[in-house]
This record gives sequence, C-alpha cells and structure tokens, in this order.
Amino acid sequence: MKRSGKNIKLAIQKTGRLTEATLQLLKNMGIEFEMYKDRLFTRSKNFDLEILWLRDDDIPEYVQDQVCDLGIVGENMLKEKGVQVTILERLGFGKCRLSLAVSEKSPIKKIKDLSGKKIATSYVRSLNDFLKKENIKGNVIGIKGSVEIAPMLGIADAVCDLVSTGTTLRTNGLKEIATIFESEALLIQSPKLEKAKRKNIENFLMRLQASIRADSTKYVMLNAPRKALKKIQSIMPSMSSPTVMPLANTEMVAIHSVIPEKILWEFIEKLKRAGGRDILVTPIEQIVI
Ligand code: PRT
Ligand code: ZN
Repeated sequence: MKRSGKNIKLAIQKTGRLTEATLQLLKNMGIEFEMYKDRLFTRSKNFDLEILWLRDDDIPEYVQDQVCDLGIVGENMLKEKGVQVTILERLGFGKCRLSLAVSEKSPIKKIKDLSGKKIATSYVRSLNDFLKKENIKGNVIGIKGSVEIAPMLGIADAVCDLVSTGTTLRTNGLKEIATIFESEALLIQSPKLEKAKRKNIENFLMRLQASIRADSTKYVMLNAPRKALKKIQSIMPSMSSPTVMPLANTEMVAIHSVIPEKILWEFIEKLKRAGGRDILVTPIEQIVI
C-alpha cells in the first residue's frame, strides 16, 4: 500500500496486560498487519496506519511529543505522566483502580491515619497529588515493581498500587483503605495533529466506535403472540426501537432488537414472562450510526 502524509502512527503496548485486547480491537476494526516477534513498528496492509510497539510507560510522552499521532494506554499512566493529550475514546478494557492498602493488622484504618507514614508506590505523582488534595503529609517512597511486599519488608506502612481482582493484595495480607482513582484503557491523540491526517483519524475513530458499540450489544430475535406486543414493547430498553414483522400465523409476530449485553439475561427473563418465545441471540459485528 502506498504511504502518504495522511499515514497515522499508533502507539500500543508491546507485551503486557493491554496488548491482547488492543490487538483484538484492531482486528474487529478490520485493520490487518503482520505480527513480528521482535517488532518495533508494523505497517498495516489495508489502512494508512503504522503501529509502534512500546512499553506502556513511554506511550503518553510519545503521543504528547507527536512522535505518534495516537496511542492506546491506561488512564493511570496518563495521569501519572501528567501529559497534555486529547482523550478520544474510553475503550472499556484494562480496568483497574489505584488504591491505598495497608497490612490487615495495621492500626491504619482511614486515609487521615496515613499522616507521617511511609507509603511505597510506583505512582509517585498520583499519590502526591492525592495526599496534597486530602491535606495529608505522608512520606512517599518511590519503588519500581513488587510494591505489595514493601510492608512485609518493613520499608513502608502502606502501599499505593493498581488493583484489579484484589488477589495480589489478599495474597500479601493487605487490605484496601481507599481508592485514589479508577482507570481503563484510553485512545489518546497528540494535541497538535497535522491537517492531512485528520480525515484518516476520523475514519479510524468511526471504525473503533462501531466496534466498541457492537461489542457491548447483542441482536435479539423472538416470536410472540400479537396480543403480547404492547407489553413486550414496554420492556424494551428505551434507546431501542424494535422491528416488528408479521408471521404466517397471523396471531404471532416476530420482534428484532439491539440490546445492551449487560442487561441481556434480565431482559430475556422479562421477555419470557411477557409471552416471548423462540428467542435467538446473536453477536453484532459493527454498529455505525
Ligand atoms: O512492559 P510494560 O512497561 O509495557 O508493562 P507493565 O508491566 O508496566 O504494565 P502491565 O502490562 O502490567 O499493565 C499495563 C496496564 O494494564 C496498566 O498501566 C493498567 O492500565 C492496566 N492494568 C489493569 C493493570 C492491572 N489491571 C493490574 N492488575 N496493571 C497492573 N496490574 C497489576 C498491579 O500493579 C498489581 O501488581 O496487577 C497486580 C494486581 O492485580 P490483582 O488482579 O491481583 O488485583
Ligand atoms: Zn510499564
């Protein structure tokens, strides 16, 4: 594919917790590229796009400094680096929270008790911002990796780290006392974007949003007695306008609708109670609005 000035550079995590979901998202967007083992950057075969494979820590600055036009990175990393970039989309994966935790036996119960205490973290900026906002004078100890063992080693009274399932904290005899912020993966854009790239980014974003929308919804089809139609329409989520079609049996109708995945089972139970039957649920590939 011929490259032009509209070619966009996207930074993604090379290997880590965001990589698999990021690659799945690009695949759902129909963007094809070769996977190399020792890759630094890859060109898409069917979209004006170059992918740069980076450590997640480097992505915010690369996007801020226009080395890359776009990046996919955790909100936690963005906050920690304090960069100036534009958030284009929240991506719904890589969800976690930055939390404060102490040993289960610790006398520290609430954030005010952290005054004068040693807190180990690799999120020094985020923790300092939080302590300042809460007007607490803590002693922040910056360490890289394995923060959760700091209290056991006697080098800190508390830790500030990312948590998703909470297993790591529990395994190390720690309990959360406060959440500093919640985080998920974001699509970010360089603050100064070359004009020639704008249209291409619009197309990229349209595909991405269509994939995200489709990912969180299902297509539901069912048959129901015509007399149950009013009741069934009343239980449809407000944003969906169902398609209603006659059937050979004139007392029955077929109803099709797009339903948010998170309410799917609750919705199916209601449908059945209202007289719906032969309920089919299928995935949706894209929703372009
Ligand atoms: O090599 P590179 O620098 O690119 O990767 P990395 O090792 O620094 O980052 P990585 O791959 O661990 O995480 C990338 C991003 O995933 C983070 O910046 C977050 O946005 C997101 N994320 C989501 C998480 C977690 N969940 C998570 N649980 N990042 C880290 N963790 C760690 C946490 O630090 C702790 O050690 O997992 C442990 C806790 O997990 P639970 O499930 O036991 O609570
Ligand atoms: Zn990292």
